[in-house]
Amino acid sequence: MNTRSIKTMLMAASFLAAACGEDTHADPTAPPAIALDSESGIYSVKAGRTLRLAPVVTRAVNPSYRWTTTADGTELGRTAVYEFTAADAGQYYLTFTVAADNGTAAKDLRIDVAAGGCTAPESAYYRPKTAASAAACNRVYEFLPAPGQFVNEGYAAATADEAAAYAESRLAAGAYVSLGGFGGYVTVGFDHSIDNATGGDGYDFAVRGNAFEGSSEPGIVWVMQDADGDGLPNDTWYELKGSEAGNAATRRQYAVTYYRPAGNRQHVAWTDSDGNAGTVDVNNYHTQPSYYPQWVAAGSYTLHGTALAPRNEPVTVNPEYWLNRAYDWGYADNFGADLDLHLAATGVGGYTGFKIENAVNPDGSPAALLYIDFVKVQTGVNAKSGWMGELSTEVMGVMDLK
Ligand SMILES: [Ca+2]
Ligand SMILES: [Ca+2]
Ligand SMILES: [Ca+2]
Ligand SMILES: [Ca+2]
Repeated sequence: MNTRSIKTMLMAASFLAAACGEDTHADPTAPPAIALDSESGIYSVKAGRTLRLAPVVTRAVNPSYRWTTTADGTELGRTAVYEFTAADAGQYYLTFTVAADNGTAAKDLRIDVAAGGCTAPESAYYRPKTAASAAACNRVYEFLPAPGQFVNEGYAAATADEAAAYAESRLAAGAYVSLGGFGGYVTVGFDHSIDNATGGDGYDFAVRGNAFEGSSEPGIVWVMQDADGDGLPNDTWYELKGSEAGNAATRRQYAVTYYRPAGNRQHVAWTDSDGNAGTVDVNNYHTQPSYYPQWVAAGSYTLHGTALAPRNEPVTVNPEYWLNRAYDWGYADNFGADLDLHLAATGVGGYTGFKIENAVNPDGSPAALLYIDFVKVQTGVNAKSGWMGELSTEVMGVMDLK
């Protein structure tokens, strides 16, 4: 069985769990729900290094939290975020429980601890560049858009493997991959590790989008080291902070659940972790039967991440036209100060530069990564602009700038 098949099985299990627990949208009496940033519930970390576990809890009224060992219920902590560290290699099983006025929810986590964290250098699995290395990403590990007007358009993916293969072929051709509304993402890898270069202008890699002035659809960029050396993006994601990191209106741990429409050509309903509800709307420009990813088997799925405050607004009435305004820096598919800084290096416009030094831990402190192996781009705003539809980040390529 290849790794994508394993991933598919894990995702299917995750979606089934979501479907069982979260199909009661718009019901104010629905119990709390928990989403993990590892779809499978499996995490990897080296012995001696700290893994921050930060589940997304939705719909919980007056919640209290509890971390226990799965086997015997020994209490480990009572905070929403738990910092796990193990001195010894092995598999560890934890349970996270939320007790709230409107019910309880629990999730089991497995943490695979590899040997050698404190004694081996961080670069134990570093993959140096060679003369044959390519600057561009060479692999799409996962493509899971939120619903959107470009989803299922011109492609027919029946499985997560086929969706990833579609996105991989698009990026190889320099064509756009649209991530749909809030939370949709694509995860890519390279044939070598990307260094956190010091010196120069500090930029390490670049993400190409299709932004222009008045059309910014910001994508949050995340990076990961292959900490366990298994070649898979199953380790810890670190967000790259951008200009809105210190903005009080920026939301971390924001979650949106999308519900498959009952029939073709219907709007896609969503609810979010704040109790809001809305729709991703079908339009006459994109006539495919459904905007809900057809390879998602479950009747609903939840995407979570960091959300920026929308900056879109209508600027003319007749004809109606919307401006999707830019953010200063640090986001893909955004008309920011960091767009097209590296035209000479990339050879084509549309690339936004990113610095690995901007990688942060969940508490906002610097992650201080020496290199990375995987990049994830995720739509970072939940908004729509009238007839122009939902804001959706496009990715057309990711490349190492060195
Ligand atoms: Ca750097
Ligand atoms: Ca890994
Ligand atoms: Ca878009
Ligand atoms: Ca765009």
